[in-house]
Amino acid sequence: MRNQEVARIFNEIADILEIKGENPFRIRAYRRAARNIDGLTRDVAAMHEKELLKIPGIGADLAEKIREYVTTGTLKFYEELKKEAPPGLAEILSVPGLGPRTAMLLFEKLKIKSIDDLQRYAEEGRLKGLPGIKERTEENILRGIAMIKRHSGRFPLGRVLPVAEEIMSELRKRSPVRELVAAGSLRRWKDTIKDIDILSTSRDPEKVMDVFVHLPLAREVLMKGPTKSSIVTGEGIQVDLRVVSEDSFGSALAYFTGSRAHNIRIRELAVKKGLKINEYGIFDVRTGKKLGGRRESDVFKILGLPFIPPEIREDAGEIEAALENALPRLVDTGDIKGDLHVHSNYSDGSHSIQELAGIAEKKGYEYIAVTDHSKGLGVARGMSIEQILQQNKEIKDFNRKSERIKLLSGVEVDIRSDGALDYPDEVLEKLDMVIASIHSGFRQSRRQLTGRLVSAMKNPCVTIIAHPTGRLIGERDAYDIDMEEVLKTAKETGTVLEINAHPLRLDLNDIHIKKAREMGICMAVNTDAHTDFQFDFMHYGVRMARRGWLEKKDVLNALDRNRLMKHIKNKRAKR
Ligand code: DGT
Ligand code: CA
Ligand code: ZN
Repeated sequence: MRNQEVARIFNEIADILEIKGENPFRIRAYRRAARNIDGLTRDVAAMHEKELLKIPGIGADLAEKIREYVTTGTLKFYEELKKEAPPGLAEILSVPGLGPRTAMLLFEKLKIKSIDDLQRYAEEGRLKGLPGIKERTEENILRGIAMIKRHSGRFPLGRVLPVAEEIMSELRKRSPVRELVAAGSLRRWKDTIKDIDILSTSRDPEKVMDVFVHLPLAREVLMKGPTKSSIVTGEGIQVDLRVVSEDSFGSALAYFTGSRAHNIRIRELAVKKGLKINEYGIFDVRTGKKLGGRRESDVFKILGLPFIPPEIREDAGEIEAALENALPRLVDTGDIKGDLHVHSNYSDGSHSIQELAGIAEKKGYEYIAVTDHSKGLGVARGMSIEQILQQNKEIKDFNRKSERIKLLSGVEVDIRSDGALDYPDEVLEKLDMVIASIHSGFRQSRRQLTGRLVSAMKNPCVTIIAHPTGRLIGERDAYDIDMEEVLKTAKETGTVLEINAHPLRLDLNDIHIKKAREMGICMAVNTDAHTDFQFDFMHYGVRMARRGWLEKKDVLNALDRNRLMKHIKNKRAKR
């Protein structure tokens, strides 16, 4: 899959154009194209010109550039442009909040070419005094660098999963594998992944190893053995592949799925029963006899436990729950009846209302809520009051004619920096679904930020708080809020919290979801889709919900439409 490469190059082109002070429209076009390519589930290298042109933001010129790059391996325009950029630009720009112009300045004035250079200068307070750099900027830069160093070595799930899928599909095509499963944190759907652990069985393990280390995406081979090899991909992700014997596959799968903490508890239980469990099987300690190991379920059965889904194997109470036969019946993608946070071309989405309805119908949904940005969000082409009323009317007209799918008219209303909402209640009341969220002022104090969320939740018109912590995995930490207070207010006011399914958000995270569930707070799993393929992000969100132990009854958009509307009314009735 070449999508991430192409997206990275387009982003870098945009950075360099920005340094050169080129036309902002052109710069934005490259960024938009990069974003949309990055999120594609299909490989751009396998797409014809016609298909490329269907990607939002890709015109003839960019389609041609994509073709050039994927067929020749380089892009002339980019190679030329790079000569005008300072060295280390991409590295410097990976520091959150640091733009291309500043990067250029840092290079020209101080010869800063790497993050280490930058950190030294910032720590010594030597950036201050450069045009546009204040004490605050210096602090932000240091905070950004600390974050990068903390995250280093872990990748967002959304970047790793497509790589793992591609590797497995290649192995299936080209080598004699029988079983083939990604274990480890990937099988548990953790939001960040250190490395990919693939497990397989085969008649000819050596052949499998050979194909694996010669995959085109293997940039480096760390180790090659008869049944275990490790490679590093172009993205820098390490992949371990093991071939195990058929009669140990189940116990190996349980072992390598982890988590480590979960495994330790399982082994303790085994010891108490006079058993030994390892990656080779389950054994009677006294006789040494092998009791099982072919199937993963053997492990649980022999211990007298129900099957524990991989998503909750974190030693976070699942063993205790299993012992009492009180495991949750986790929500499933099939339980989801609609998406309550999607954007149309009234703001920064790609599709018309009609088109959105068509996509939703194809997904088999009963309803979706169209929730475009409010006017405060200039960058996202937020709607004026006239526009949203117009959209509300268009949606109501649509529903009158539509049998199968119903649209909820809605808004993603911006919570301003003083906590006020961007539209007056008289407007919000006219809409079916109001979701509120923070898009600015991330650096405010904990008290201010918490206060903004709390006052939004206290508004009876607000049904959902979207992406409650604002994090972007690997790019921006969650803003500083008092989560206890937020959860308490959600409970008291009957406000729903979103599990934003965008793979770079996954916000709320698993730990907060679990806490919210324990408090009896309702949650909604939404994609925040801006274009058609992003509707598929739903499964990421559902997996996070499962990691937070959610059942169908905990999820707002697992309700049918009548119950959903009742839920919204209940909170509004409190005014
Ligand atoms: P990460 O950090 O995203 O790669 O997370 P995991 O869980 O994939 O961790 P990893 O790749 O180090 O190991 C994969 C699984 O193998 C892990 O979840 C449990 C199992 N495992 C590996 N080493 C040990 C160990 O020393 N003790 C136990 N009990 N389990 C281990
Ligand atoms: Ca791993
Ligand atoms: Zn949104």
